[in-house]
Amino acid sequence: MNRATSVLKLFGNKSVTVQMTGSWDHSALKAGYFIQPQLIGRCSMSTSSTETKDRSYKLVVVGGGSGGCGVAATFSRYLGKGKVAVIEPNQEHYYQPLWTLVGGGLRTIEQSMKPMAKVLPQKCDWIQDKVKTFDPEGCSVTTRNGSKISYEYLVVATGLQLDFDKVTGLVDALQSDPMVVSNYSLRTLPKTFPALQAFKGGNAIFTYPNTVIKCAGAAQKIMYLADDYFRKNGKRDKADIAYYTNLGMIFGVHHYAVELQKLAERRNIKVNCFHNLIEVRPDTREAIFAKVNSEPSETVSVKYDLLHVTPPMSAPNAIKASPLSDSSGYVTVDKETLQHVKYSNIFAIGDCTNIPTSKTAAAAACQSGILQKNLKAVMKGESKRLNYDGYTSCPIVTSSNKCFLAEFDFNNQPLETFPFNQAREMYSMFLIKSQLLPFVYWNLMTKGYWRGPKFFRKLMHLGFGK
Ligand code: FAD
Ligand code: UQ1
Repeated sequence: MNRATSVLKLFGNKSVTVQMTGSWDHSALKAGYFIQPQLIGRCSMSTSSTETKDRSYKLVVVGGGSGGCGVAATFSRYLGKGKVAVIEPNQEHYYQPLWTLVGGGLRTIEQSMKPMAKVLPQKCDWIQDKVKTFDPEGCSVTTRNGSKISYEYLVVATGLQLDFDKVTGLVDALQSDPMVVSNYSLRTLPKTFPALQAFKGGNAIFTYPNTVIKCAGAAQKIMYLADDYFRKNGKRDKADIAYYTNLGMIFGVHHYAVELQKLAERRNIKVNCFHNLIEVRPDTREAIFAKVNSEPSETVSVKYDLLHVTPPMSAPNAIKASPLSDSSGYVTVDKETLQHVKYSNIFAIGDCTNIPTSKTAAAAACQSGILQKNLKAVMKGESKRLNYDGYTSCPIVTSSNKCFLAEFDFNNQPLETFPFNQAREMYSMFLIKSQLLPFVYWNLMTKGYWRGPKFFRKLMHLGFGK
């Protein structure tokens, strides 16, 4: 239990002071699949509905996650109090990269959470609501509660949505079968480690879907942690571990894929490429895969004793339905400047964008440096722009104390921070993943001060290289 006490200034000109005094109880989370953490205790937001309607800001940030928070912090400092609003429905902010370690039993969910009120900048107005529609021509958004919020500049940072319902029977299986799990959602994450503990042997299956996903490596990180846990607990010889991926290789970047494939072979993990999970049958414990590009279309049924699913993902419905997106559904920005291709007063960051790089918090960190410079330039009427190189990073945890630190760019070329080959398991990289990065996230990135490791990369390479 954490005590959460904070005073928030809300709602622009009609500012209302909100006293939040609550205790955060996560025991409920562990009790059931569909139970969300709740703010228990007093949490009064004494404002009338008219006060929440029709407000206007210099900058509105939609989404207070990994990307939105840092942008809001920087511009709250730059523009001053009352000029920036963040529209974000959730009371809690989660550091999702820790969820892999939670699934592996190495961290708790509580360690990945801080109250949103403490993470969002004090100088911004937090509108605890969800954007329903975007009107870029009219420079406003409307929210679920019926407010219309106008802006001069807009930053979209809504992340993406998990489409569990796109796999037949999966929602039911996640509810009814304790051995069907997923690290990707807060609702299903509490099931993962208990399932590893309950596993007695048989087929342990890990899937990767046929859509763009966030943290592509997380689909297999939990597989290595499961393998490690089974070995340490005397059940590895009873387990058949297999990775079923829609892709044609184990990982999208050749430099790392080659070594990860060798690692899988050493650890007796079978990699099945071109398999896309289309159905789960909890009654008979079968996972049904479509074989990609098979003519005529072919499916295979695999019995599971443990099934970790990485669900299909897509842009949030509100983005898909808006003029901000194209047929991909994601916000269409220039991949180098992060400025919207049609609306020059709109920028986007992170998983909600159509930027063709792997979607990670590391990418969002790098993008925030670019976005901050470029949005400030637009505000000042300057034409100079910084360009994003597509930097993204995926710390592929391979055991309870080892990690591959994959870092690459738009062209899937390695863009490594350290002056040695990172395509191997290292204890030092695990320390970076488990100790350094959570510190960097909470103390620098959410405050707008972490723009990725480029400075250190230059330093480590003595100024040479990218
Ligand atoms: P998010 O952080 O998801 O934030 C989006 C916010 O927008 C949310 O707070 C949401 O409530 C809000 N929102 C959504 N819709 C609306 C709306 N309509 N109106 C208002 N607000 C809205 N990345 C790494 O770099 N390294 C890792 O090791 C890593 N591991 C991961 C492991 C797992 C299991 C998972 C799930 C993710 C991992 N990631 C990792 C990915 C990383 O967490 C995301 O890429 C990152 O959080 C994206 O930031 P974002 O701001 O785009 O979206
Ligand atoms: C990173 O900057 C970042 O953002 C905070 C992550 O998200 C948690 C990462 O996972 C990684 C790997 C980086 C890159 C940082 C270093 C020090 C290589």
